[in-house]
Amino acid sequence: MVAWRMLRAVLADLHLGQATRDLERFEDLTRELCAREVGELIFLGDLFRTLVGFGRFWGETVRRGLAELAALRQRGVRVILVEGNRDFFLDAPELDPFRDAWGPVHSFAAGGRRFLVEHGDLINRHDHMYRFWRALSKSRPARAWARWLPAGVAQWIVGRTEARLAGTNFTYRRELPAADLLGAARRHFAAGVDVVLWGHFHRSWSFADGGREAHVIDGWMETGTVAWVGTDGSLSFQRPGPDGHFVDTPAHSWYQGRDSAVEAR
Ligand SMILES: [Mn+2]
Repeated sequence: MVAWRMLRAVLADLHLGQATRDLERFEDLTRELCAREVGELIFLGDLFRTLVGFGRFWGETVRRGLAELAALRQRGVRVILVEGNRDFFLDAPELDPFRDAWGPVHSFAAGGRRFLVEHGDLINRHDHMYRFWRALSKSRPARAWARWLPAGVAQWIVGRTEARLAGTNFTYRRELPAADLLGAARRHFAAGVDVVLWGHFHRSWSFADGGREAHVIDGWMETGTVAWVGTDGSLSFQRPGPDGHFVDTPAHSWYQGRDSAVEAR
């Protein structure tokens, strides 16, 4: 059932477990989200350093992070997991207590505007090595294999996976594939989408065409950025200031294709 009043928060690339004290930062954030009475929390992929749907892959950080999601849901917040390149088999029943919906893409309407959110790791069409790895690692045989792996082997493979990914799509992330992003945005606009939100690239990028807009949301792990979508379809971005408090930034004040950390100084 859709609530008559629904504030949404969208977060990209938290990579929990990668930076020191990131879990504590995340717990602070969930308190803030609850205080603002957020109705739906959308993770735009790569919530953890790695998340595999099967419990034997879960270390301490993943268990604690997932417990936060369960607590949010008990308070009535809908939790949506959009699949990122670090997410595997999010449909596994073991994740049922921790998310309301999942998938490679999530869409919703707010204030008469149609929103589409997807991670964005498939936008760079020239990243063949990554695309091959993605197809292989998320295939049915990989799933069957992962399902029955002993825990120690499973954790080891997760570590190896990161090392492999570092050689493929991570190198492509240094430069935003602006032409591919524009093409993807225009395809979504042509299909009737008003607002497209991506993550994955860990830096902000925006494009507007008439009333339609597409944004890459920078990584929460680096900037703490939260994208808010109001019931009226309004979109705004917030970054915590040096004191940890949020600073509002209207969408169209965003610069294009530059490193957010440098620009912020
Ligand atoms: Mn990613």
